[in-house]
Amino acid sequence: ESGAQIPALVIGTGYGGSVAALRLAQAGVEVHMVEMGMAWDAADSDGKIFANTTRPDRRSYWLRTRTKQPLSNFLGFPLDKAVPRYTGILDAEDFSGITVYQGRGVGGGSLVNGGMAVTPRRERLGAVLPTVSAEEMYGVYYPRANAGLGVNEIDPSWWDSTDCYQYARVGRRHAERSGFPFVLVPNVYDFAYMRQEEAGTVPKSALAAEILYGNNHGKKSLQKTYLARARATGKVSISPLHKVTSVAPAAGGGYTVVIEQLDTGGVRTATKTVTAGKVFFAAGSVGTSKLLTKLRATGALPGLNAETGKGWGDNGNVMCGRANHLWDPTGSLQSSMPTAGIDNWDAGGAFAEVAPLPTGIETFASFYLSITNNPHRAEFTWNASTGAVELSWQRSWKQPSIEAAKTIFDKINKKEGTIYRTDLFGLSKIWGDHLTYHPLGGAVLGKATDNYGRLHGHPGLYAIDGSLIPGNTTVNPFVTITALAERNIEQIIATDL
Ligand code: FAE
Repeated sequence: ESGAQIPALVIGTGYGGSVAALRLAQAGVEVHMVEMGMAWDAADSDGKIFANTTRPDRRSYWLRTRTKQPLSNFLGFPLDKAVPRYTGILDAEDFSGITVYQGRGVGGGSLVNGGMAVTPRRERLGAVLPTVSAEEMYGVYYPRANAGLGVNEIDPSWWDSTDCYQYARVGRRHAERSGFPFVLVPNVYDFAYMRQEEAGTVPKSALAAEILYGNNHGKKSLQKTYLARARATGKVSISPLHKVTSVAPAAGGGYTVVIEQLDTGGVRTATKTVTAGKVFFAAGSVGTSKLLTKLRATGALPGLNAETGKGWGDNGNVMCGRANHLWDPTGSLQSSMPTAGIDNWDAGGAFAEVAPLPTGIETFASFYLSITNNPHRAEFTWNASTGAVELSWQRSWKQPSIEAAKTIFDKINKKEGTIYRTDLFGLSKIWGDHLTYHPLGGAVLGKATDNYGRLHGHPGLYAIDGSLIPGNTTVNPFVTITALAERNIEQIIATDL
């Protein structure tokens, strides 16, 4: 409530925020978390909390009147449709050169993501987090993060035989015939539950195409892991549908935090001002960067340094589909949880996730989300005349990502005698190069912050989310975001409390 004094305020309830809240609470600190999205803890009129990927409704998008599906077309037909404007779960946030997809709600990106829980290869950490000790990360913090997230591995013999991963086995066959290393990757979806789905003994989620707009069963989102443990301490409270708009030094010490309460139409219904001893920016790479860029430019936090808003990357995301021969069906039943990837990072700068296309019909299509070694880094800037934060990313900057992905798929197409799909992202368009699922950077570790996420110039302010990571993780990012948060909060608790 307005006027409250809060020892530790956490902005956002994604990976970084959830780690911070749990560890602070375990150290005896009262924590309040502020989340702009909804709680996602109550069923809607259809008896379900989350909407199905194949049937988007008002729950699906953050304050849009039309869906903006990552795969916009199929066999020449546009897929998007009108939906009521609502504080839905997936934000397709448009900047001039890129659309950044993000989760909105208690649990952040863990609500909407594919659950792929990938630890980068150790020899690549130097490029990902150059100022962090690999020994510490692989000895302590990656194992801690994997345990805290509930990461599990799929039984390879089941993967080899189940109908729902036929599409992934086609991906393996094609990768291996072209000589590419193929890896099974862990996930936070409970594979024991998925096997019960297959047996028909529990309600279906992954096998009912639930992914982009939330999973009703089976997925261990942060609501079920870190946040459940944080709440169980009795020291963590959460305000959903509350958005932080300002943080500034308070006269008597600490920080004045301004928070707007929203209704489900996105309209502000109240403005609250609280005082916090410490503030953790965990609003995600884009959310944290937008706040810090604005607060620095408008003079609310004048001590932030010139690195604020810089070093932003898209993790090199680019999508594509391939058209398979009739003798290579990918299956009408596809688990929505990806489990495998093609690792051509060292030779070609690409790690391609074999992604599901859970349409319920045979498509003869293979679909991939590639993570590539894209060198471009963008910057957030404050536009005083529009009162908005802008991002300098250019659409043409995806070209190195396309080239990297082609090192895999041109070769596979040649070997298999197949072609790219041209119907998935609009007419005659091969590459999904307009988006990212993996925003990273904007408050880079050791640049905008010290080596543990302390923001320069304002003691008691921290960045503790994907904004710390300088633009690329070589694989899917949330395990690294979680492990880095575990590392940083341990140091902060030991020295700053
Ligand atoms: P994040 O989880 O985005 O949490 C930030 C939270 O802060 C959100 O809940 C926001 O609503 C909230 N927020 C923002 N601004 C404010 C404000 N001003 N006031 C209050 N609250 C605010 O941040 N990663 C993987 O590793 N594996 C995958 O399989 C995978 N699949 C993905 C699929 C999709 C469709 C998407 C969108 C992402 C995927 N990701 C995946 C990326 C992953 O979800 C993302 O890197 C993390 O969620 C980022 O974690 P953060 O803690 O940085």
